[in-house]
Amino acid sequence: MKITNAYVNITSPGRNFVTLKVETDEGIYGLGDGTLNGREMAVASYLTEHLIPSLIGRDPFQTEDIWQFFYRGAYWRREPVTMAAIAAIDLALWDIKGKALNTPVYNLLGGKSREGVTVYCHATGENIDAALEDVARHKEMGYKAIRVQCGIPGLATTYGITHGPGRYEPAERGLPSESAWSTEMYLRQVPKLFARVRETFGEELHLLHDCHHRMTPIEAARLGKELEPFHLFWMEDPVPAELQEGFKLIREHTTTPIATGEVFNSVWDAHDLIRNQWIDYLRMTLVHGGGITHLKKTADFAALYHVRTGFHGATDLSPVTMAAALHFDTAIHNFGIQEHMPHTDETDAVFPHHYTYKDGAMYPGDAPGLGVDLDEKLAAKYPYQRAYLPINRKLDGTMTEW
Ligand code: KDG
Ligand code: MG
Repeated sequence: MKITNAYVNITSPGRNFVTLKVETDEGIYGLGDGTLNGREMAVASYLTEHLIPSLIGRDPFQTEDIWQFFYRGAYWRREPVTMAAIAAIDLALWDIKGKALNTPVYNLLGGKSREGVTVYCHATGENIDAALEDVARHKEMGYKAIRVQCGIPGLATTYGITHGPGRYEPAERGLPSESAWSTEMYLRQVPKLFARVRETFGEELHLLHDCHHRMTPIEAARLGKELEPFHLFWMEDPVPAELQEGFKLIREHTTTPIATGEVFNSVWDAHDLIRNQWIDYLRMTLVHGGGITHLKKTADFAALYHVRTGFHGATDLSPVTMAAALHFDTAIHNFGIQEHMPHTDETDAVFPHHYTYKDGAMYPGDAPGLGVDLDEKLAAKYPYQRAYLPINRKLDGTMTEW
């Protein structure tokens, strides 16, 4: 089999998505996701200008060699644009391989290790009472694991919170907005939130919380310690992770489990975190971490150190990544949990898929390959629109830790 053509599709059915379609001489095609929230066009150009010309004519079954060719051959290694572009190719090739062998991708990764993939959802509220109502609503939908965030008294807006009716959606169209942040106020509020959640819903629910890299290690250590009575499933991104050693200090002070890595793009970003057992869950997912080929090795390395996966699954990761993640989660041994933030109905229509949700778990489906498609006609109705995450400053105007 030979690759005959490949091209990038950019569409914005609620969020911007960069999708790669790879075609072969046998009529089989594969889809890959290369979406990088807020930097979408950089990946699209990297693929079109630099990778696709070298992809044409290759054997799509050579997932390992093609990955190494683009990783090592670039000379400039790692960083999110490069790794998302390589991931887009890698995912499309695994999709082709599954379709050609007439089997779902999970069978190429070891087969089913479990029936359903436990997922966590997002509950948010402008204040604690509103957050509790949202937890109740998600519990009603069958979720057994819920991330809980709430507004911080004294701050006009808080990242991670739904404003007004509708789904939680952090990216905003246009140029990035700026809002104010106070770690002192945040640290006072979060333990109160989780005390109320446990009081209201009991011990059984898995509770998660995302700190969005806003703290210093000693502040995160304090929060982890104060949250211990509420037995969180994890505390996510307590600090920015460029300094992997920062996690050592947090670890020395608290037994609250730690997840990080949604912004990582290589095993080298997590090397010290994993081998020193400073974290419990790794969040780097397929689109930003070089695809299935690199994540499988990373997950196997993490397994040696009791670190499990907890893949990023926000709405800026397209249904192609969601499908691939569910195949991966189904197959590997050290799966921990998968984030689930449902896409808009428009996105689901543009990307028809076989994966499903039921009672707190998701299922990749049994279609050959990844089991997701792209309706290009419909996609054309939603042109790219610039969108970014909001940026935070401390009350005195200084940029935050992240
Ligand atoms: O692109 C980044 C967003 O997806 C991110 O801010 C969402 O933190 C997030 C999460 O845990 O889903
Ligand atoms: Mg996060």
